[in-house]
Amino acid sequence: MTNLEEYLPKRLTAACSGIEALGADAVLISKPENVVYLSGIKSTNCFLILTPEESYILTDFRYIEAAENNQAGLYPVMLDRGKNLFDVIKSMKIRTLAVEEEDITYHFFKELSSKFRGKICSASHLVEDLRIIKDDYEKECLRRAEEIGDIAFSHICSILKEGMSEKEVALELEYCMRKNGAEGLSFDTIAVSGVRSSMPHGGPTDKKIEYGDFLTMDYGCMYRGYCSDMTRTVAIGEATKEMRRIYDIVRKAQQKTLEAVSPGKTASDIDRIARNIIKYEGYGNHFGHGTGHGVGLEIHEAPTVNTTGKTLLKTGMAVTVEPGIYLPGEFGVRIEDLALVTETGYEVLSHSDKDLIII
Ligand SMILES: [Mn+2]
Repeated sequence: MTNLEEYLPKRLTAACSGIEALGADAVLISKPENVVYLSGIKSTNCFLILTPEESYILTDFRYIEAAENNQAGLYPVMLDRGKNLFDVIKSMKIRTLAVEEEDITYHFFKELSSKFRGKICSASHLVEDLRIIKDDYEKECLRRAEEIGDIAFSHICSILKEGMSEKEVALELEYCMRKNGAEGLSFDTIAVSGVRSSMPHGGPTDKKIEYGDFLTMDYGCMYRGYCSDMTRTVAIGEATKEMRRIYDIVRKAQQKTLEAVSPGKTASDIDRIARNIIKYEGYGNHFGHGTGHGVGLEIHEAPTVNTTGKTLLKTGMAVTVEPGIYLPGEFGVRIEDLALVTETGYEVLSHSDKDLIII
C-alpha cells in the first residue's frame, strides 16, 4: 500500500498555492473531510490555518498528540479554555481570512466576526477542487473499499433466503464488511424488498424477504477514510417477465452509461445516456434521481452527475453510475458501480455480477 505520508505535504502545498487567488492571506479549514485530506487527522474538533508561509493545525488535548505527529508539515497549536480558535486568529495579524462558507454555521460566523477585525471572504472550493482528482493513495483506498463491498455481496448471495428480514440482510452486509477490514459504513445501508423496492432510499425494516421479491441493496463501507458505494438488485425464487424486462432496461442503461465514462465528457453528457435509454423504453418518469455522484472521503462529493452537471470529467475523478426504475406499488430496480475516470476511459472498481441473479 502506498504511504499517505508521501502525499500530505504535496496536498498542503497545492492548497496553499491557491490562497492568493482567493484574495486572502490566510484560509481557515474547518470541514472535517478537508482537515483529513490535508493533515491525515480525523477529529471532531480540529482546524487548519493555511498561509503562504506557515500553516497550523489547531486542536484540543484529545487530538494534540496526533496533531504533533502530523506528517504534512503543519505546526501544532493546542486549544483550550484560555486560548480558543478566535484568539489564535486574532493574534495572527491576518488581514483577509477565507472561510469554508458551506461548512461553518451562522453562530460560528457571528463569533468570528465579533472577534476578528479583518475582512472575511469565501474559500470557495479550495480543497474540494483538489479532492475531485484522486491521487494514487486515494485510488488504492477506493479500490479496496469497493473490493470489500464485492466480498459482502458474494456473502449475502450465499446466505440469502426467503424469511430473512431486510434488517438481517443489512446487518449481514455490514458485519461482513467490518470483518473484511472496513472501519465503518459510508452511509446507512439500504435494503428494500418486494413493493418496498420502489423506494430508492428506503431503509431496512422487519419485512421478510418473500418468494418473487426483488431485493435492492445499496450499501458501502469506509476504508482508511474512503467510501465505497454499490447497488445490486436480485430476485428471490423467480422473476416475472415484467420484472426481467425492467431489470434488463436498467442493466443496459447502466452498462452503456458506464462505458461512456471518459475524460472530456461533461457530467450531464453521462447522465443523458442513462436517461435517454430509460426514457426511450417509456420509463422516463420513473427515474427521478441523478445518474451518479463523486465518491471519496465523502459519500456524495463532486462531481454531481445529473441533468445540470457542468463538470468536465477528468482523469482521476471517481463517479458512480446508478440508474434505476421505480414502479410504486410494484417494485424497483437499481444497479450501481463506482468507476475511476482514466486517460482512456474508465476503470470500474466494483466487480460483482450485474446479470440478473435469482436466489
Ligand atoms: Mn451512490
